[in-house]
Amino acid sequence: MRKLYGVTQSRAFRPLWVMHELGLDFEQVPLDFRGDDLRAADYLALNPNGRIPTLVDDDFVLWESMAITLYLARKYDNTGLLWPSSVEGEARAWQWSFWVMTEVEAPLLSVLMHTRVLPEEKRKPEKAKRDLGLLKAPFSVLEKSLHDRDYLLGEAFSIADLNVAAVMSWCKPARVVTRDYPNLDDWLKRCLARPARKAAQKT
Ligand SMILES: N[C@@H](CCC(=O)N[C@@H](CS)C(=O)NCC(=O)O)C(=O)O
Repeated sequence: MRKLYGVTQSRAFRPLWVMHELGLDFEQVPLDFRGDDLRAADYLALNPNGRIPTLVDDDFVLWESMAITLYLARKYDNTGLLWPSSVEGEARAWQWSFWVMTEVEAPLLSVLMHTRVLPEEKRKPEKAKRDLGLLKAPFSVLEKSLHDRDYLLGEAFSIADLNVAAVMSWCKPARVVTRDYPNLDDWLKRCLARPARKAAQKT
């Protein structure tokens, strides 16, 4: 039995997207980060961080959203839909997954929080402005990397695109405009138009 803990409107969206791409059976346990769900002792026994998502795949427990997406794709993609066929391709998938978590996730989340999510009195416009500025460098890297290819590893969508696009999907709610980066903009639209992404969003 495969269980994913976490509401869709959280980083649980990332493994949900993978499971929809691969057509995997799963049960979603919609624990919410807004409230006390994550402090329950039985949940902390699974994920001592008290965060979502967590995957329980039979008796294997795994947390960290990107570790979960990489694991699911590595283990269950039998058709080459998501998982690269070469060791170098796998290394590139790790590269892009670590990259988006270290270079993009924190400043983009900060812009989202300080412009849209936090109550007005807790927002810091100067922090949002600074972090928006920090996104220029990684967005330029993405833009240049996509100048000669439709997807990060070449001509086909892969787990590298899914992991990067899942983070970049926060651009829309954060109202971070990407049209100055046309390759990035087109690539993001292609990734987010995938039926599995839309199905995951509705889970
Ligand atoms: N690096 C972790 C971050 C997990 C995380 O911070 N999840 C948020 C929801 S998207 C959460 O559980 N927040 C609750 C809290 O921090 O108390 C991952 O990618 O899985």
